[in-house]
Amino acid sequence: MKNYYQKELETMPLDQLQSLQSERLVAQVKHVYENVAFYREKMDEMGVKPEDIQGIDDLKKLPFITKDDLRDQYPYGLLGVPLEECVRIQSTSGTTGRRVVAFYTQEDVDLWDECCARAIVAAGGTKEDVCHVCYGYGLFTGGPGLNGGSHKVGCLTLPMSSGNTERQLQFMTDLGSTIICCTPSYALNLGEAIAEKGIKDKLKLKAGIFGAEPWTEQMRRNIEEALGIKAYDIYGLTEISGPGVSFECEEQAGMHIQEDHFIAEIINPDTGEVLPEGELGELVFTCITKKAFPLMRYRTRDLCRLTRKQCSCGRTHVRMMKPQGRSDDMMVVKGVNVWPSQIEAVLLDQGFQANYQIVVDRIGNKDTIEVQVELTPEMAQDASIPVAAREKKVVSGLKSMLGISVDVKVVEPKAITRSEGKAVRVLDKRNLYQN
Ligand code: DLL
Repeated sequence: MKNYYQKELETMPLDQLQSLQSERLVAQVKHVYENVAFYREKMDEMGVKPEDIQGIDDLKKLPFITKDDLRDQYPYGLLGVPLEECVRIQSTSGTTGRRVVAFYTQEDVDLWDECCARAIVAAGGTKEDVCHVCYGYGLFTGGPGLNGGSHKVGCLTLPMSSGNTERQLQFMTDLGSTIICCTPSYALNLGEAIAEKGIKDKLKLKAGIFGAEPWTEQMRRNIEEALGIKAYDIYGLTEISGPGVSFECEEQAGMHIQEDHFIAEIINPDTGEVLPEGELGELVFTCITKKAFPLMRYRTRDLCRLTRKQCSCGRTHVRMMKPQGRSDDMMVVKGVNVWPSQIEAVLLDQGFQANYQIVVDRIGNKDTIEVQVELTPEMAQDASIPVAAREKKVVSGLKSMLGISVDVKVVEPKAITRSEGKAVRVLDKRNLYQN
């Protein structure tokens, strides 16, 4: 069995890594120029020829690709190989507009599985493990990606998909799952169900690989406590393959981007200027190994920072810090920029769990914003602090975080609908009028 800690690639000295990236980039630019009319036209418009790209320092000469470009080119416009060479599609959940459909050759699937295998190994996975995958299967990349990675590592793979918590817990206890893969919000739901049933001591779980949505350090602590595990972050997006574009190692201090496959840049989202290491900006990826859907300088809209500080795990791949929001996640409420992550930080800081919903509306020409948050079971039992006092404290926490007044409603435990996949935190009723 191949060892999916690919030491020679994951711990490569920076100069060697960069020359590997340069070599792959040059070949990839040639590939897209020759095979994708969209890129050829964009590069021609900018007067850039494939020969102008000699290495990673020339990356900035290439045009950016945005989600709008993907939608305009739907479904086949960005295909880099003949359709008969493709073996799979995956797709985003896209609630508005057209979906994004990503294509894969068999080699692309293998590379993607390999990235997920590396993530499982970084979380301590070996062929001895029972890997319980309860990300959704189907068009969503979570289930298929971690499933493929788990097979490569040689774990016994439980392709559970999402939902049916009762059955999840039964398999988990009967088959002794040791690694769990799901969204962090679903991990919290499982934690609640485990506490209710009092079966924590029947579990063999040791690690969890959680991603597909933002989650905070406080949520990590809550999940680790509820499931008795070490919780690892994993990041990715359908356009760039799916989960495994980056993942945490045992240091849990940022996610290593798989730089032998993807080149990462951070840009100023307003000007497109490339920012120095450490600055907060929009994450941009260039795929240098995938052939069917080879996105170049794709603007993710995720806002984060990168660091090249040596990680004590030995991996040299650059780390991305947890995304701090999306450039398109930001709501303008009462004229002020509001990110859901800011609201979540205040709630978790005051001891609530991440069971909340933000409802934004417009009455006349005035915006309203209400945060509904559930009492934790412990809070519900503690009569010494009245609900009104808790609401008042959240109102004041949000006022100092956001600078605007927010209505707060503290509700009973379980009053907010649970998610089985990505949690839907924001209900912006104002958007309903725009479609
Ligand atoms: O969510 C792929 C994935 C599946 C990643 C399972 C991790 C685990 P999409 O549905 O295309 O793909 O959504 C991609 O989700 O641009 C981020 O905004 C967000 N996202 C993904 N992982 C994380 C994470 C999958 N660890 C979009 N932390 C991305 C924060 C994340 N946000």
